[in-house]
Amino acid sequence: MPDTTIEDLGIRKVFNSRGEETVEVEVYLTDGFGKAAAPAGASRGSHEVVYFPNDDVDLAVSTFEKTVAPDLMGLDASIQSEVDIRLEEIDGTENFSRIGGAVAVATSMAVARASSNALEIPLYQHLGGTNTRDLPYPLGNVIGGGKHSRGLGPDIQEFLVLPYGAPDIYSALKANIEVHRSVFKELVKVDPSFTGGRNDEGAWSARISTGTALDILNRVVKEVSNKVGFEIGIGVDLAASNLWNGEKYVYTNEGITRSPKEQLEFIKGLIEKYNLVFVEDPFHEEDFKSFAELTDIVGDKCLVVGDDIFVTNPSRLSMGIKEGAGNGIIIKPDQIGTLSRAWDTVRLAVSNGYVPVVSHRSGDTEYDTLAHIAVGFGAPIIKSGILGGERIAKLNELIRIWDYMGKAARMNQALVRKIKH
Ligand code: 2PG
Ligand code: MG
Repeated sequence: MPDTTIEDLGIRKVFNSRGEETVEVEVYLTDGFGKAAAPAGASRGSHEVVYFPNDDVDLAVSTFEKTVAPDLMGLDASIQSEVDIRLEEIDGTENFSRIGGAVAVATSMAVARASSNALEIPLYQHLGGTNTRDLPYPLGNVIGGGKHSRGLGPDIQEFLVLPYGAPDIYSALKANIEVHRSVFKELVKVDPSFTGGRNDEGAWSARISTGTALDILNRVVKEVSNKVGFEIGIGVDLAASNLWNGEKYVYTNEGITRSPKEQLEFIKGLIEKYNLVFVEDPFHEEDFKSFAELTDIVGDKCLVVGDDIFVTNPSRLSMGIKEGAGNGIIIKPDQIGTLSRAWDTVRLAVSNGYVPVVSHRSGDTEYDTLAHIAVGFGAPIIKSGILGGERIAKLNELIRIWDYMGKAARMNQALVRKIKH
């Protein structure tokens, strides 16, 4: 049996896909090694853990060196929960404000990676067990707006595709790429001066309205779906906390505002008109009531997914469960700080009928770890863009995992049961 005792740890500053400073942690075991880096969001929920202490990456590095690393030495990396609990104890706050969530999540992921390397099993199996065989459907961002496009595109942050009829992961990814490519051609028709600019997540950043974005996507998705012979659904992430001014939802580009009631009617209308299968953050992060109302009306055919409202936090999700708010939850380990906490949230979600959607951040890294987390956690959906090196790193890793699984591999059917029209 390999020895998975933590012998040493290191940290360095590196850059994420947006060119921002982040931290990369290295973990040395007696018989293994692993590393990981923390991703970062631009449209962050206010209940996420603190990213860097005092917003200072250098303080995060020195705190790691002085207090985190020495304290983890000697622990057994193969017992993830013990390491993660120790990280919480070292920090001593509710929200990782002392050591920073970036250090916590990079350490937690590096420990998991080191341990899987030492044990010579793939990370997804180390997390999910040796019988893990379900692959997630890839949810990809085709057109971008909102905060991710400097407020110049449509007011809605993300227009997404979900190839939920795909027979395998390769065909699913190929369909998403095809949709992305065809949408570009349609955008050029609408605006001949469109430069082909893409935003942080590789989505087309065009100066069009929400209606035009959805009309184009709807048309293209139908064409591609006919061509490939399986169903492809449309989704949106409104990131509505960014639209909310405390009283109303402000759609700057459209020049209109919507009350919470009007917002509900608007979303309902979009779901009906475009057969949306996925709606993320349709209301601001404290509005559990509207989430519950919408879920009540459309929850049998559409995923109503909470990101900023739940922030991968079991207590926030419990509040949602009590009210019936949503039937899906975004899982971003960096929002909560450790893999164990994220896993707890996934288990709570699944046992209450919520679909967990493992997700990237807009400022992500070249690491492929997220693919293993999505498969290991048994998530029916992974949200990780369509193009861009840091996105493709994860998507190509799904293909490798699929290959490795061989005949045992199958697409996660828990999803299809939820959204079949
Ligand atoms: C989101 C994410 C990822 P960010 O809102 O879901 O798409 O964006 O990482 O900027 O929070
Ligand atoms: Mg979101």
